[in-house]
Amino acid sequence: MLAIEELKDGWMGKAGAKMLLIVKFDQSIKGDGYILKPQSIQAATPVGLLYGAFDYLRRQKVGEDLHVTSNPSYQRRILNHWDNLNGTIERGYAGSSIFWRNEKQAPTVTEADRKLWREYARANASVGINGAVLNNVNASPIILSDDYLNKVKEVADVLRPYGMRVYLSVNFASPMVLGKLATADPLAPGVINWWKDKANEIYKAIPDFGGFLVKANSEGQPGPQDYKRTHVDGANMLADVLQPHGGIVMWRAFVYSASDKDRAKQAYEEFMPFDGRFRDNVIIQVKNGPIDFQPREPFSPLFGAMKKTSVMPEFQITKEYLGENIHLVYLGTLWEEALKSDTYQQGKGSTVARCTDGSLYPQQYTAIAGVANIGLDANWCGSNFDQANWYAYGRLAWDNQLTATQIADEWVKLTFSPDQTTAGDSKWQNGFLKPVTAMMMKSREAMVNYEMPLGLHHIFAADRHYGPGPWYAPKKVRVDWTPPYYHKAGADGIGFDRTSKGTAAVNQYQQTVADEFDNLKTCPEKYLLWFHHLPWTYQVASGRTLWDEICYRYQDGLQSVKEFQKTWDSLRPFVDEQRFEEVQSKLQRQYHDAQVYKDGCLLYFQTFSKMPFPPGCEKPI
Ligand code: GCW
Repeated sequence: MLAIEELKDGWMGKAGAKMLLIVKFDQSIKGDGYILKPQSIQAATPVGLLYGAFDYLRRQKVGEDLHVTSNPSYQRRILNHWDNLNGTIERGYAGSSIFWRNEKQAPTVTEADRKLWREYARANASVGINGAVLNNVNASPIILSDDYLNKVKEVADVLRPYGMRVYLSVNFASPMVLGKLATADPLAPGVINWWKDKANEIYKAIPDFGGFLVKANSEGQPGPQDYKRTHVDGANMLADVLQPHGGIVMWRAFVYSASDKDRAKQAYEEFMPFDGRFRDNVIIQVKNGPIDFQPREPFSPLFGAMKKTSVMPEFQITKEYLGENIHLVYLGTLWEEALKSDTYQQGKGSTVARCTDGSLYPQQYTAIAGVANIGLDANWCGSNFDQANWYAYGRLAWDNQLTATQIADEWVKLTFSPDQTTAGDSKWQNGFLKPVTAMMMKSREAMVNYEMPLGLHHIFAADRHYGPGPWYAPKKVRVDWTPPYYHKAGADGIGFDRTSKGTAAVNQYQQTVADEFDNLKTCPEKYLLWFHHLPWTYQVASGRTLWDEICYRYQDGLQSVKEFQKTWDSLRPFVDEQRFEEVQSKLQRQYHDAQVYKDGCLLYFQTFSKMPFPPGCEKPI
């Protein structure tokens, strides 16, 4: 039964309050959207009612208008769990997997699992997330074995009442590993039949199964290119197999080879020639930036460029490169920046949001994915403030026009205000809400500054990706996995020349954007060293030399964290002891880490610039 059963009398706040719940189509409703009025919720589907109810509660609590029509921006609003079947999570910082654990025999399901999955599904439904990929994109073929599919069915049964479908990441070599076939060639009849049988088996158990997510020929994963076939051959074969069941294939564009070719160009070069050749139920899943979830990247040039292919954005909620769950970094601002980036592909206003949500290009399916930050930790995300990122992702997936400010404001009210009166109380608003949202809104820029300012990227420590490592370049390591390949610091300056005179990566963007990035005068300063290699003495907008500006930015980032600490310390009267101390201790660690970043990077870059630290930039300690 749908969790709609929770909508009984009295649930909407006041005991005995009556609400009218109407399931009836209206022209203004799209998909699982809804119409709210103070005494009624109308939707075209039962799950639309559930979303409406959650929105009603949210609006009640934050004090927003109860007259509204709300429709989802994307049909499929999905979490990608990078959970391994042994219970570990790739880039997970909130404990072990909520789905899998290290089991020698067939995986088991307990009542405690079901309870947890129910709470998980309910939390997702409260922000409109309606799908979950249950396993890592670096997929084990074992996920498609009978034992594991039984468990997937159990998860699906618990998630279904909350409007959530399950999806699986599949390993392209599964027919060989599980089916003992001699090949996984997507054009081989035996391989196609193997996938057909597998799909039939899955849909028999899970009729609303969402589909497959595939990382193929990327970072050592198998794929169609192993058989001299293309992404189109691989994706379309799986799409044809899923099509009769209504399933989709999310095929990732995160591809790059072990070469010194500009990595930022590779996905575009590999996928653009195939535009228009993918089936309607294939969606190309594109990371927001052309490299890899860095603290800041320009948008991927594939957005808007693929005009005859469905494209979906992939965000990373888990903070792989942004201080794990230790640093306080609110990602609403990063995603807002990405979604609102203007590709100009259909003229001004062709934002990444509009290029992917069906407004500009016809797409049979629209979707968005966020790499989950969820684990078994009691607070789900490993830190209080990381819950804001799960929340913000869901809210933006539902409405890609929302602002990060509004979402932060909502989240703080819902999370910290003890009751409805407090949320509207000016003492609480001025004393707590304002300083906390201000801190959240500044947090990502602070991190960009103390980690990799002015368009610098990929200068983190190897393996764990936590802490600075701009110097890391052992001979035996692939060059595109070493930071000097990206920052290119030398006696002559710093930055990656991707202009038309350099690798010409700028030319992958629409002309207006390409010109803007190409020209030093118009290139936004936040992307300066992403696109340009400049002398240390180059004068930036502030009038400082590039070297001084880099020093200043690192210092500024560090200083911001000091301010966050002061702000948080002053908020003790408003927060319970446990949350207060948890945040406080994480901020202490963040300050320490920011110092290490600043000192490490500046001392290293100084070996090239040979310039002194400017006034205002504290000498490294
Ligand atoms: O950024 C890299 C991560 C890998 C990840 C990969 C991907 C799942 O370091 O851990 O693998 O991206 O997105 O496939």
